[in-house]
Amino acid sequence: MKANSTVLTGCPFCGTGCALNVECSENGYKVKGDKTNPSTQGDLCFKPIQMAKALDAHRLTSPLYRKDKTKPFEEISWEEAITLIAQNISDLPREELYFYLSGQLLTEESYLFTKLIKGHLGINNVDANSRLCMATAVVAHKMAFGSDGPVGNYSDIDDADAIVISGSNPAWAHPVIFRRIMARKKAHPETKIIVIDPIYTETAEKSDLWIGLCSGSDTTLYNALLAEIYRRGRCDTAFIDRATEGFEDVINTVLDVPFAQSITSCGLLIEDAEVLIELFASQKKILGLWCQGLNQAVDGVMRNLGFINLFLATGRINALKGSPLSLTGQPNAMGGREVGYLSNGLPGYRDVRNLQDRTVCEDHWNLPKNTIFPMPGITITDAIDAIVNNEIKFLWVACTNPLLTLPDFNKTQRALKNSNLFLVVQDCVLSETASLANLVLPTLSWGEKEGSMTNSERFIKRVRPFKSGPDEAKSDSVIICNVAQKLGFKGFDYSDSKAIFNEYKELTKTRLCDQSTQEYESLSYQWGGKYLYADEYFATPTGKAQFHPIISSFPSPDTNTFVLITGRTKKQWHTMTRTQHVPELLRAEEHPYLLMNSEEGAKMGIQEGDIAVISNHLGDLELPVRFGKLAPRHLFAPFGYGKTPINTLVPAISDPFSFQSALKSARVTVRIKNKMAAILLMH
Ligand SMILES: Nc1nc2c(c(=O)[nH]1)N[C@H]1C(S)=C(S)[C@@H](COP(=O)(O)OP(=O)(O)OC[C@H]3O[C@@H](n4cnc5c(=O)[nH]c(N)nc54)[C@H](O)[C@@H]3O)O[C@H]1N2
Ligand SMILES: Nc1nc2c(c(=O)[nH]1)N[C@H]1C(S)=C(S)[C@@H](COP(=O)(O)OP(=O)(O)OC[C@H]3O[C@@H](n4cnc5c(=O)[nH]c(N)nc54)[C@H](O)[C@@H]3O)O[C@H]1N2
Ligand code: SF4
Ligand SMILES: [Mo]
Repeated sequence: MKANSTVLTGCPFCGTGCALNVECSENGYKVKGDKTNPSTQGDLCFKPIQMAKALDAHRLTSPLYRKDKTKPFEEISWEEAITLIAQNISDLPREELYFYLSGQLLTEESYLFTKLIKGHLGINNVDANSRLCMATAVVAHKMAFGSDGPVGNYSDIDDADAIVISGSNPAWAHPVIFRRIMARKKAHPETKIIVIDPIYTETAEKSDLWIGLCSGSDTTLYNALLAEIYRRGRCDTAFIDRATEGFEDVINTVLDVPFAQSITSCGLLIEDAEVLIELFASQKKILGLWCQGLNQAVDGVMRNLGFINLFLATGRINALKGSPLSLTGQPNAMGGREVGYLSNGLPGYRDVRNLQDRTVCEDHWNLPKNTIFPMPGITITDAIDAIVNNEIKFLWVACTNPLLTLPDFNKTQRALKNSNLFLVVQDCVLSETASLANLVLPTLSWGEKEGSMTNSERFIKRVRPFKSGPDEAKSDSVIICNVAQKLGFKGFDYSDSKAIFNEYKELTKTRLCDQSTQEYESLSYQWGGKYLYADEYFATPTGKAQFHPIISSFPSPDTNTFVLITGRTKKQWHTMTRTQHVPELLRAEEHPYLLMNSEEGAKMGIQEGDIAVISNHLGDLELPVRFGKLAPRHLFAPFGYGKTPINTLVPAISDPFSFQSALKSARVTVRIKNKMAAILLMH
């Protein structure tokens, strides 16, 4: 601990990306918001404040190894651990290797992994947990605007006339953004907050209007709204003509469907949809926020594009009339996207399919031409199948806990337990995934390592250490460099994180996410400015934003099953590996639960606290019931609980454009435990 010092750093939790000051003294760490930070302006929530108490809890202290996954681990030295990884990588054909990374890694760490895997190993068999989170938004941004990169910014909250939040529960998941929204509402009560979500969430409770649509009916709703705004002559035709392409095609596909029929099929009231139409048809400033309710779906890209279409059609792309702002989940998924850590990316928002992009990276990394493979690698969910089929035999997991977070828990477990798979897990604690590994690498964690992160509004900041970690733990960067050097690769002998950032930032020069002029020490920078396309010149080949027709694939109603939505808890972080050790963050979230409508429960003879058995073709789970308010025949259960992994019931199906898993729409039946005659059908 650096006694009596204050360290400027960033929060390791959500994509809001709060800048923090950590005051260190003999009494521990006091975490406060950094008031000088232009992005988050000194605000923070309880998670980092409380987390500071448990940074040393249950830490891994030594590399652990076992040849046979059914035997106990033994402690080994770092030299042995690094040699084992290098040996496995060298012995196997390249196509049998796979790497799985995380939006919680720092930019420098993701960059090093990308350089090692896509550059030096020449394979693209690497993916990140952003595949489960932001892959859909990435594809939608590229399709609509020509490049990845959220368009708007947080300051729009402060003068918005309306904030439309779809598929996002910021009261739980992005608390500082939500607080800023509530502050706007308090200062200007006329500001309209509208929430589009099948669940009456805390965000919905505090809004002016809850649009409780049926799961998956988003595209139908957005198409209907667009058609009606057009019919009333309220599209911004001047903007559409000068700055966009493809509007005709879109409008021709939406006008045929009668408005009332569409709205009713979403399970909504016409008068509620009217409120949205009035807003978008006005000159008012609207900020649109969305997150996993639109991303984690079989038609996730279509949902994103449908929402974006409303903003493009009404010329909402700037400070005057507002903008769409996709909320990023993890603290540095944005940095990972900039670095190109998904299976098709390269640093600086580049793509492995583009010859020029590959050449720039090969030159920068002093690699021979054609080293980088020109086709995207397989995604993590396909890699799981390949492991089950013995086609991938080495998996290196860093900073993610896929056993509990990939769809189809039983299949993931089968894959990770496969005796033909050499599983390396790099983590600061023994996660559920690590406990299945052959080799576990203990890492430093938040507060112990340094680098940079980008938040949801493209704002980059530094994170700095304020304490030391376990003696034997190493930073993720050092581990990657040690393995690369063991493999005989040149260019992994950095003096510090600054040297890594400086090498990386050159690859952003002249790119949309250009940060090449920034000094590492003083990083505090919003790339792209407040609005990415303030000049109305987009990153597409023609410079015009693109409308895309939205194919509405709203599933037909099914009265035999419920839609099971999965998502977050308010105080815990995903698989709880660190937050479960903080009593204040665990309180009331010790146990998972199944949220259902009280009337539906009553009809089935279910009372609050009863144990429900939820089932589908993938398996069964038992969860205590809580009553809440949801669209009819919808349920909610949080994910991340190791003893009752909800992903047991979530099938591995994905969006065809982004390959992001549909984690929010499993179909299940429900019965009370021990009541054989479950009543399933209701009308
Ligand atoms: N406390 C806490 N905060 C977190 C995290 C955490 O683990 N804990 N994780 C972070 C991460 S990585 C992420 S990605 C974000 C996620 O942040 P959010 O996306 O806000 O959170 P979720 O709970 O996944 O889901 C959001 C909402 O989508 C709604 N939804 C489901 N289906 C549909 C649909 O068909 N249409 C619409 N319109 N809505 C739908 C759900 O009902 C839910 O309320 O949170 C971040 N913040
Ligand atoms: N059913 C369902 N499943 C979901 C979702 C959902 O809404 N529903 N959401 C999906 C989304 S959006 C996301 S982002 C994922 C999140 O899924 P994961 O990333 O798998 O979940 P985490 O618990 O955040 O795992 C992070 C791991 O990194 C470790 N760690 C922490 N700090 C460090 C560090 O500095 N270095 C290293 N090497 N390790 C560290 C932690 O101990 C933990 O084991 O879950 C996805 N899965
Ligand atoms: S809002 Fe998100 S980034 Fe800010 S302090 Fe809370 S968890 Fe951290
Ligand atoms: Mo996420």
